[in-house]
Amino acid sequence: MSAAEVEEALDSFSPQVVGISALTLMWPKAAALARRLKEGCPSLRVVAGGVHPSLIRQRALEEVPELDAVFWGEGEESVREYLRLREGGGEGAIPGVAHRRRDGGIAVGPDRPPLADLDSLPVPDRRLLHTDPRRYVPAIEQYRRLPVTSMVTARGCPHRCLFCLPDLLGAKVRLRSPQRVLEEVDYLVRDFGIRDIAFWDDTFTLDRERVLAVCEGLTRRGLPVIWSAQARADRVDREMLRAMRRSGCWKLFFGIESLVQRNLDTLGKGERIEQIREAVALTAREGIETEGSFIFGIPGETYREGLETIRGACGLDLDYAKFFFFTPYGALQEELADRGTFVTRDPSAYHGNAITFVPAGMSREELEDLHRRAYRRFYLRPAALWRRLRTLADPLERRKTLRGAGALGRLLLARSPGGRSR
Ligand code: B12
Ligand code: SF4
Repeated sequence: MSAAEVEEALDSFSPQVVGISALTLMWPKAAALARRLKEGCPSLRVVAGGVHPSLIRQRALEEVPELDAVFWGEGEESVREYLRLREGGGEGAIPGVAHRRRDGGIAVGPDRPPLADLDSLPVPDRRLLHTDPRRYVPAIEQYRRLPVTSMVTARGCPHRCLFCLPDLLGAKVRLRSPQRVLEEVDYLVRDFGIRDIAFWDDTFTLDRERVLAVCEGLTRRGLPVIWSAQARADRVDREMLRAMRRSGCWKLFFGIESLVQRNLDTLGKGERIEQIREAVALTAREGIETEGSFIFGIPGETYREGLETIRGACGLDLDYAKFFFFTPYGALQEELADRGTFVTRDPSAYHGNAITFVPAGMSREELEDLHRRAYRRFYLRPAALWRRLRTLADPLERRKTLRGAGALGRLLLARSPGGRSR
């Protein structure tokens, strides 16, 4: 949503409270928006939540004086309690919230325990979105049919990968029931004509029984919808993949990160290279497209190991690959202070496609070289070109390929990777 659209929405809606959600890269823009909103209407209450406010918590109120409150962790209950408290004129502390009191002080609440039952939340009402879900066109590897949308059917992750933020929504995994998931799929197909769904759970395949139940429900319904999801290499097997394929799964994403065991161990992924190779091969054999993402600049990684990962990536049966730079958020920045050099602390550069951290033992130029070399080697290999050529009869795939070729060209011609987040 542009600033002009925000103002238009404010004029037509006249809200009392505006909530801003921000990832780290969006934080400077979120702060600017809060400033603008307060300048335009000083009585408006402006609050922020989401990933970055969850990382910096009450510091957000120091960084952005125009914010009235900041929320961390899950927002549903905290927002309700905050609004109720303010309506009643109260100022006490609320779990998961830091808010300004009238005397200028800040009331900081304790952490809020994660919601126990995700089914207690209603299916999100997508009519409330500013943009019609049918107009959403994501990056080319994220859809095979249009209109496409996304769903999140679980919260929390039991793993602790170094680069990730698994504590955001808690370590305890909570799953929406298969019935609830299917109810939302029905709604998306019926009310919006959605034909492709990306399940953006951290690991959709975490609970095997639930996956099988969802797949069975989808197959039984025979809806005109296909889907994709994120998986871990240690959480797929043949029977599950077959059920997924039968029920319309067209692509699985694997966060592979590195094909050098030592570096995988540094990241705490808890996976073996062999497992990754097998999972990708098995997924491809079962007729599901595969996407892998990789990271360069892992603490301790060398340039030669980066090259090994590129070689390995080209040898896997992957349809799509993404290559990111190791990007340390939050407290990890302090922990890594003596394991490399921070190039910038500007939050807007913290999205993975710009170099923020150079590990000891590698230079910035080497990192840039790995990133560009990886895209060139992966996408310009004969096998990858052939893969794309075979799909060109389909007009949508043709458009996607053109978009992808443009993005690849811009990336390879750019002097230095950075700045852009997608
Ligand atoms: C889905 C997803 C995407 C999808 C979004 C698709 C879509 N249409 O929804 C896509 C693929 C587009 C995407 C892109 C990117 N993503 Co992403 N993505 C996620 C993912 C896997 C799930 C997010 C989600 O929906 N969670 C479920 C909901 C329920 O949780 P939530 O969003 O946090 O919201 C809850 C609370 O935070 C809170 N809340 C949120 N906002 C607000 C606002 C207010 C006012 C309040 C009160 C509360 C509140 O209440 C919500 C309900 O409880 C997370 C990983 C994760 N587990 O969080 C990464 C994640 C958010 N992505 C991340 C990144 C880095 C990116 C990219 C920059 C990657 C890239 N280089 O391209 C881009 C940025 C795109 C952009 N410009 O915005 C990082 C962010 C790290 C950081 N410190 O900012 C994460 C955390 C992954 C990671 N571990 O590194 N992403
Ligand atoms: S990378 Fe995936 S498995 Fe690892 S902590 Fe993050 S969400 Fe969990």
